[in-house]
Amino acid sequence: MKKNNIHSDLKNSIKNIDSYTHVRGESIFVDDVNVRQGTFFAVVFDSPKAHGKIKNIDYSKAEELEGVERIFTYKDILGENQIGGIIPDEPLFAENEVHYCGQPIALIVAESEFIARQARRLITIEIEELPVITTCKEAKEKGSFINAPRSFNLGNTEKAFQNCEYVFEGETFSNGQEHLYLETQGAYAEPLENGNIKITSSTQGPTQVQKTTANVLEVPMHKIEVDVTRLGGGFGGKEDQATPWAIMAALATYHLNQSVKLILNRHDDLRMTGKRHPYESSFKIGLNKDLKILAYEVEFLQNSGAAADLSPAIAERTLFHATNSYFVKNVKTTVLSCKTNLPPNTAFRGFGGPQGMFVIESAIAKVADELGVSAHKIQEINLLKESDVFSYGQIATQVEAQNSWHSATKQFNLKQLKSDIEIFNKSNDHFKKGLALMPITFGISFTNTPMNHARALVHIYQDGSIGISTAAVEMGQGVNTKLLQIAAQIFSISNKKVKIETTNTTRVANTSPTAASATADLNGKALLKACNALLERLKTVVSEEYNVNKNSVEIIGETIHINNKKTSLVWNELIAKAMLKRVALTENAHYATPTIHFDKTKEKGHPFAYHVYGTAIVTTTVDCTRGTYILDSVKIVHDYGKSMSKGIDLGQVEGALVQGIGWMTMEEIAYNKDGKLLSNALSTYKVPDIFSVAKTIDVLPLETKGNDMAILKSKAVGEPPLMYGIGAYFAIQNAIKAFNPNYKLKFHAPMTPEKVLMGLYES
Ligand code: MTE
Ligand code: LUZ
Ligand code: MOS
Repeated sequence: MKKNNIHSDLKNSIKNIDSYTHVRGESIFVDDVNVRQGTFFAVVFDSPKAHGKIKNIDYSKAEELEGVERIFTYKDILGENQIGGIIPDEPLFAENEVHYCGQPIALIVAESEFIARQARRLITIEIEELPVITTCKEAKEKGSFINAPRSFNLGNTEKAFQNCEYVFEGETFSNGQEHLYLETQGAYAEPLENGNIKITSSTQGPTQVQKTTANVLEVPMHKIEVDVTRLGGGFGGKEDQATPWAIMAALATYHLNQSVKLILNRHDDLRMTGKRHPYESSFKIGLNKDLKILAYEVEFLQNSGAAADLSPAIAERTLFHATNSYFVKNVKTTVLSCKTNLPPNTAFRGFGGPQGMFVIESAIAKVADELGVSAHKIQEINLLKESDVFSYGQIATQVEAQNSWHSATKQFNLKQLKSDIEIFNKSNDHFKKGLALMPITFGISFTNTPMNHARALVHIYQDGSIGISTAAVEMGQGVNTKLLQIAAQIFSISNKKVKIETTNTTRVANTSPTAASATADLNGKALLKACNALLERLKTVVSEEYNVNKNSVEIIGETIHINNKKTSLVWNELIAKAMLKRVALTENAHYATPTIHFDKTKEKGHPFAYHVYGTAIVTTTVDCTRGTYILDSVKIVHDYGKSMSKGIDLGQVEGALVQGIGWMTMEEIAYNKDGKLLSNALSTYKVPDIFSVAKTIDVLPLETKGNDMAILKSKAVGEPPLMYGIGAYFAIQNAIKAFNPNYKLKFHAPMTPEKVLMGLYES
């Protein structure tokens, strides 16, 4: 087993190129950017109420405070007071009504952040309160929705249920999740000449920031330059929701002709920004006597918050992943995006997929519990096979669902694990162990087909060093390292010769956000194209110089080879020669994922370039006196394709897994009925720490051919492994059952120690 363990290859695997500056504290984030003399600092004044009419706001005391420059409101907006990306339903600043606690109303700009914060306390506001909706059920009852419902259908569930031996129904709840990126939201705007503005933003979507800022300021996009060095984490929270802060800074810069910095502190960030969507769902599942799932119906209620943000796209992905790794012949899934008085919820690693998968895993667990069989028996029987069809019409190819499952159960010896647990549980009264399997199938591509494109701009400088610009935003996931590897590999030159530039809208324009796990695929493929074009050009230089066929030329280790024979010509000299010959050493390339399409009027198509598969086995020990638990082990067989950066990819699997476990077991977002965030600090919102990480995490790569749609056959890895964490939820409940046979399974995540304790002693 150890032999093909990914860990054994790590020594030879490239390290994240940011690791040195990160460890030394030298990496530049927005708050580290050198600011100009005279820069102003801004703080957002936000709604203290979740819903109401603004009757009066008194800014006078705040404005009088020494050091306060100006307070901006919607009245200072020259263009549209509108930031909604998919649906125009979200003002930058509230006008006459507020729709959630934390909704921005004004921007206080002062000589220091301290003064701006002092000023914020001096603002008084009168709000005539209106009824507050915080849950999906209330929203549904009142008909409060973001948009029309969506439904994916396959076969005929109604008919199929009649032929089922077993039919069960149930309800589930999965809670939101705070992104908790280490770097809070923020932006720095500076005036350039002629009314141009440069924004340094902590955003996953530089073009979105540019476009929306231009719209709010009513200036053409070319007047706004957005630059991103890297993010201290995004996790989806900066796909859409980095935009308002950048616009606010730019708006103030526009009016004051001075640089403005706006960085949210942690409290403001937690209160003002949206999170993963909570879902309330109801399912009906039908099986034949062989435990084959014949029919599955589910209604997902998505708690979208007060505005659409990315909710419609996230709802869509919930439908795409509603049957996870299983083939079900008759499916009817519906999602309703419910408008509530919470901050607009947003993208979070998995993007609605995890919420969809949690429900079918709950349904299977319920069937298992009712019939007294183990859930993994039902899971295994229903795994997706080659040429099965997804409810959205895509035919599954290069399917690794069964492969990863059997590989995991065999290599990690599921039989042994189970019998060890049985023996442990027989001989221990106060501690019980539980186990669960979690297969995953995750589609790679933006579900919105037009977003699947990227560009790369490559300069070879005359000394042979290279600078690369793409649309990719580095946020810890290692995409810059992968891009560097691609260029170094194509030219066969040292990594040291390659630099990845900041992500900047003037160098690479009209970009999709860094999201959907597809960044290395999209930008890497564009980069590959640009590098290959340059390489061809350089080979032509050699062929002309030596009068040989271009195809006989190769660069190996910075040395030019002709007909497999080393020459004395090296990379730097070749570049110098190319310069003399006036050859273009710059290339720009565009990549758009081929073959994908989707027809929303039929809800059918082929939206994904490919799927990522894998299977996790999770074991846990529950302390039956206290209700606390530890995760003993998570054992994963993961489909990396052919990983190009093994260390980085392992880090992505481990990080996503732990984030998934956090969502399922301990992270508990709480709003009171007035829509106020109660879990508004790390004292009341528990995220996984080193003690709550599984004692052992083993990740074995699944040996496959890889997929040509993936960059260098190295599959996207950012989001899929998060969903392994769902296994922890069910493993814990299996341990509870071992202690308390009367325990009725619950489908209300997270499975906190409080809930475990109640479950251990329920009758
Ligand atoms: N890893 C780190 N360290 N930090 C992050 O913010 N975001 C995740 C994932 N891994 C994230 C991360 C999310 S939500 C996505 S979509 C992908 O990285 C995006 O990057 P990729 O497309 O390069 O995988
Ligand atoms: N963002 C998006 C995403 O706009 N579309 C997607 O399909 C998606 N998927 C995952 C994460 N972010
Ligand atoms: Mo990730 S949720 O696609 O930013």
